[in-house]
Amino acid sequence: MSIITYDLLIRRGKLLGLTSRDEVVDIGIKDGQIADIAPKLEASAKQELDAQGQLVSPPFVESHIHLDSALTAGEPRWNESGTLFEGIQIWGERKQNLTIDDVKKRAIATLKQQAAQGVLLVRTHADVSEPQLIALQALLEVREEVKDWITLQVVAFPQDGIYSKPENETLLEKAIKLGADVVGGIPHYELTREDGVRSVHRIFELAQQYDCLIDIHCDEIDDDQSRFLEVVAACAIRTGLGSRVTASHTTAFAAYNNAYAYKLMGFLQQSQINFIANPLINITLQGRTDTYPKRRGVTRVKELWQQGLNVSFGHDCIQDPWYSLGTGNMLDVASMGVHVCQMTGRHEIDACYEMVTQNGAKTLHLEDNYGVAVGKPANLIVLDASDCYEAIRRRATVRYVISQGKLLTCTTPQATEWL
Ligand code: 17E
Ligand code: FE2
Repeated sequence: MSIITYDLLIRRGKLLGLTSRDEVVDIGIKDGQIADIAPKLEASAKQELDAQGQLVSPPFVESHIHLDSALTAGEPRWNESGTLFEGIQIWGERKQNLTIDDVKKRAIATLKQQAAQGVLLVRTHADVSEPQLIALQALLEVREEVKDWITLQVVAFPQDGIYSKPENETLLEKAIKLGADVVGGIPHYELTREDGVRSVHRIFELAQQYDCLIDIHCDEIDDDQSRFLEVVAACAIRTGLGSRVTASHTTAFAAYNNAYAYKLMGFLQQSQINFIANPLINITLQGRTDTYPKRRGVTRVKELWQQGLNVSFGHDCIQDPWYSLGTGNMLDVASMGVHVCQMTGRHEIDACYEMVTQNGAKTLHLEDNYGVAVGKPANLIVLDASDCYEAIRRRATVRYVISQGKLLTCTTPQATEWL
């Protein structure tokens, strides 16, 4: 029997779910795929890495980010009120000066920051309420240029609403025809409640006509009367689009009375739609009109998860008019989720890790090619942590990022010397 030669062999990795420090495996990678996983592989390899018993995980999934506005904080001015609406105004000014080159440079710089920290699947929104569709065209070019190391999905997102200006509906459809993967919307920001309802129906029509996924910024406000989530759920039930549909933010869900929330939860279960919360942004943008007690403004993550619905966490922003911080580290996002959603139970912390990994892959409809298992594409990361609880607690360094079978980045954890 000839001895196999792998392209890359990871020795002594601890897979998610294994509990004992001693339960380690070797992972053999060949032709971009995970070829073998076994306690000890008798094989040679062109390159070998020692995971030293540390956590080997599927890559992080960034299920919600706006790459078109990333790295523009302060341009042309800072968001002093900290509200969603001042953010939309500032971005409205900044987007007058967009060029393809400007968007591409910032998007690629952001993707590099993310990938170096283990993010290999990304869903970005592209603002399509801008007459030249520069953000969208730039992000479609980026999707192509980065495809050898990161998978990018682009949402056609009408930031200013579909019906606020006569041309916006046409721009949205044009964006889909140009190749957006996902159709988005913003019903709570349409001029009237009726327009908001109509916008949701239009989004479903477009998704069916062009065979797109759906990801709607939905009820991103503290207003307990903002109830577009029920419209999204109803459309998902009636069309049967179910898990092809995502409701992002849904912060008003945190403000609904419990009687309504209880009824709604049943409909949501029937709909099987996905949810994305953005803990860093929701905790800072929402609650701004409250005095005290001040709401947290994060959707009912724990309850949705307890009901078996698919919830993921996104970053939403990295240094933009809505949020001036952010580094692309999904462990920051998971950690904030643990805190603001009060998911501090042992299994709840693990669940928050799943919200930045496999649940995101499910939302993006990429779960078939996701996971550390034989036959899957070799996308995986090695963390400086023994398990996902430690990874979140210490915001552990991602030591190695392997993308499509190749070692993409290598980072040395910080070390302190006592003198
Ligand atoms: N646009 C929006 O409507 N909501 C957000 N959270 C961001 C942009 C970041
Ligand atoms: Fe967003």
